[in-house]
Amino acid sequence: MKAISRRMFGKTAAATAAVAASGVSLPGIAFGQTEEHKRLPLGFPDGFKWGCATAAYQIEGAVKADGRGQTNWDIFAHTPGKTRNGDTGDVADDSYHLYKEDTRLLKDLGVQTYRMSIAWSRIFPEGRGEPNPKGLDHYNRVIDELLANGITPYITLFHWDLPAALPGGWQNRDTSKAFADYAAYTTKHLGDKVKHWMTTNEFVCFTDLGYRYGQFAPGLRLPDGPANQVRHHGILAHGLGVQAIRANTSSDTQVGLAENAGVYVPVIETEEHIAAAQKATRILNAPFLTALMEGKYIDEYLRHEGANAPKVEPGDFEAIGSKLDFVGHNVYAPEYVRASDSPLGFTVEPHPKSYPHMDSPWLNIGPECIYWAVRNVCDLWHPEGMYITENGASSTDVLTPQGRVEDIDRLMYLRNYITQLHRATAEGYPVKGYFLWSLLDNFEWADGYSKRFGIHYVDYKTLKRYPKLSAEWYKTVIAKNAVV
Ligand code: GBH
Repeated sequence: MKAISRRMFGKTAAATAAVAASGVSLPGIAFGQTEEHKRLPLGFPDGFKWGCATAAYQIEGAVKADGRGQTNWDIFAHTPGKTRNGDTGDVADDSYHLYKEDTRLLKDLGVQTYRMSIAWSRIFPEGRGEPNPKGLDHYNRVIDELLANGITPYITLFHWDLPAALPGGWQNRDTSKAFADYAAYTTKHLGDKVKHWMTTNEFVCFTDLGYRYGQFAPGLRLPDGPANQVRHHGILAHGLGVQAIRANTSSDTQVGLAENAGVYVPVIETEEHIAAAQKATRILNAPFLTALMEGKYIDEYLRHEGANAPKVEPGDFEAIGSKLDFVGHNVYAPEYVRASDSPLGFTVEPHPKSYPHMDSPWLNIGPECIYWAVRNVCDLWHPEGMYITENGASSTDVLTPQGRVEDIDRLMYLRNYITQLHRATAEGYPVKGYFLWSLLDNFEWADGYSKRFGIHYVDYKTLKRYPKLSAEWYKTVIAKNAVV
């Protein structure tokens, strides 16, 4: 067989022989030494965790089931003109009822882990006060099903679906305290089964996009001062949440978050540009990740905001700067940075119009940003561990009559990003796992169902799930613990 295929691929074989004859060798590769052409293996460390990620409002549907309270996103999505085609999460993938089927999809992929979120308003329909036991029952069933299938749940407590009954939403400091109470209650009751918790998902999305730019719920356009205060309440919720989880769980519990810090890639990998990218990472993420990692707002941010800087109360930064067991980083698109003589010493280059992107116009393709996401954060702040809590891509998937989706563009995206993640693990950065966004096509927020991020296609008429080519590929990656 081997000999036949060598002959069939005569050109490759000849090229290999030419290299061998010339005496050129690459580290780890000895051309011509054995019959089998040796490849550079892109293997991940033993015990590396592969997973998929989802979020409650994007997949669950069943918005009125079992006493769930209304959320900001229910209201926003039902407001004309706010989401594409007026789409809502009312039904979504109906994963609330189809969770066993979704667990089977996970099992079939062979993932070790699954990142999901809990809908706050299923546990506390009013955001605080009386808990709803049926909410907890539901998540107990979901978690039991995962555990029975050998899949470890990693749970996000807040992925943007805020109970609508909380007055003022994130404009109100009390919401941060309500979050901590919800986190305390939920982790106390589920903490014997779930050992990995993330407080919040992507500060900038539920603060700035919701309250400053109006693109996400609740759709407000506040001026800088109040909008900066909303940001502060977001990170305060995280901090109080970490304290609450620690106080209510055993010492084998791992606490982190899922953050989409801006990822700054040096335009050229030379010392000056690398330093510029690191500086940009620290300064441009000042309201969020930098504040958590350093337990303060850095001077550059305070100077920049001046009179609009957030009001901070005593004790806030003690909570916000709480030590984490891991930093989860959602990674999608790069920003390119070079050293310059600007006042801050760096310049973020705008993307040329020809820059390639996936189906979502914002999803610029830059595989190396996953490497720099890890490297910048680790070199700046040396966290105990990191996870890629999301990475994935939208494609114009078409289901063929044979029930197949040949999403070679998503596959290209994933293969290249994961190859760059391999570089980070090979260099010894403490990345412990990777969660692919997403297990399923789902409600893509303001884009509704018009953008598909799943490695399983969902026919929204029948709710039937179909594995795409990328699912078959990911299954192979997981089985080999290597890029294929
Ligand atoms: C993540 O957000 C979310 O955690 C997840 O829920 C989501 O489904 C997934 O990624 C895919 O989007 O339209 O130009 O104003 C990623 C960060 C922030 C990217 C909002 C898109 C809107 C850009 N997202 N952003 S634009």
